[in-house]
Amino acid sequence: MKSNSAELAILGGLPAFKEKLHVGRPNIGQKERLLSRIEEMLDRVWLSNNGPLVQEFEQEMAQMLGVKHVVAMCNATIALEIVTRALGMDGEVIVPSFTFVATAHSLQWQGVTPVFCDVNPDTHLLDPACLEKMITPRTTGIIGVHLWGRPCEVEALQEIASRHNLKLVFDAAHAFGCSHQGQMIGNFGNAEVFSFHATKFFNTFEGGAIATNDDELAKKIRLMKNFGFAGYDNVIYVGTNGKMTEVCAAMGLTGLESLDKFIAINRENYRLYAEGLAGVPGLKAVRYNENEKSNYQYIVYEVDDSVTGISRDLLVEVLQAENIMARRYFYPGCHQMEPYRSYFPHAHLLLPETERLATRVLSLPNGTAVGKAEIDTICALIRLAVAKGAEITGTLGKVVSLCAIRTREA
Ligand code: T4K
Repeated sequence: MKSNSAELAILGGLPAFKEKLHVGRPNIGQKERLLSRIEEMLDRVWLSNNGPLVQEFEQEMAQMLGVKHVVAMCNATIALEIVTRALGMDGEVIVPSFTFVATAHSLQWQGVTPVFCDVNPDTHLLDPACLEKMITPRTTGIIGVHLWGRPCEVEALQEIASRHNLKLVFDAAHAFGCSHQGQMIGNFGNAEVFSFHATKFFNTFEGGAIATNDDELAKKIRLMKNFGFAGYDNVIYVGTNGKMTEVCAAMGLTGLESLDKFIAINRENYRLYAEGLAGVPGLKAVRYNENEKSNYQYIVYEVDDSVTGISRDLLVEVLQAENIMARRYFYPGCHQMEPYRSYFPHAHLLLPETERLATRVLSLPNGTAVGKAEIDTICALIRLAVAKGAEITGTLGKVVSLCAIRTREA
């Protein structure tokens, strides 16, 4: 364990880890089960287009979530595009800016304007009071994001949506396996969208799913994800290709068998981080409700540099130099990314909490790739970086100034 700042890799010491530790290293599940499913698939010579593995995967998920329909998709971004189109969302749709950019892009890609709404600083989730103020005659819907797997204020958002006759979709990319008031995420709003990207705690390589209790909507989504085909040679909607392949479903079915194990590991890691970072001044953890089901996949801390003496950005650099690939999810907020930054140059004025959070959040490695030994080391390094925060900031500040002078002189 390093005990003084001179040993930090960023100041010339050796990195604490030889291999990079990632925030979202994929969880694989039982390899033999996956390979035997793939072998059967190859023997069947059925690789895509609503094959038996996709059907089985959809049924398993519907049962697990207690929802009428689950439609497997190629990824969550296309799923968001399809569901918002199937619901007739156009004009303006209100979304948080504090999310992965795909939430906004899924709308913009279709010529629908994402209107960015601020979040509650305590929950990082859409603030219903702000949201109500953003509604205009052009608003047709809301996309709430269950960020970090923590459920939105579902009832408040539903009440606003119903009162203004708006569609309500949840981007549940982070919330597979989570519940809200005892009911699984997947059952709320008009529909909810999961991501099974490789970096999610449960993955299908690439993939996603739409869950809904609306029969008509499910039917429409199934048509739209298959070019609008309602049988051979009969196209009845504009559609796209949103299908999940069989090999992805094989991964999904295999992952479902280990889902409880993945969650138990995440939960234990979350506990170890909480223990290891308890009492570090200026660090605040994103916490999960122990009375609900959570997947604990994101280990997120807010860094208050007025207390730590080291900025979030510098702390990320310190950790990355040690091969701890901490991330700034979701810096800088969608409104600061193109094309939104150019379209809405003043959006930040209405997004003070998003702006503040984007400079403070820090995501740390989780999943089956890390355990007690790694987490103890990560926590010790963070403790050291915070204890010597002002000193590290001063030293690196001098190095940066020196480099700037040398660059100018060169
Ligand atoms: N809505 C929300 C709220 C989302 O968070 C996302 C996706 C979506 C919608 C859209 O879902 P999809 O259309 O993707 O299904 C990653 C993922 O690409 C993205 O799916 C995810 N959210 C987002 C939070 O994270 P990056 O740019 O951070 O990924 P990248 O390539 O830097 O990888 C992250 C870490 O994982 C790296 O440190 C390396 C490691 N890694 C990655 C891959 C792909 C591995 O170890 N193995 C791998 O195979 O976006």
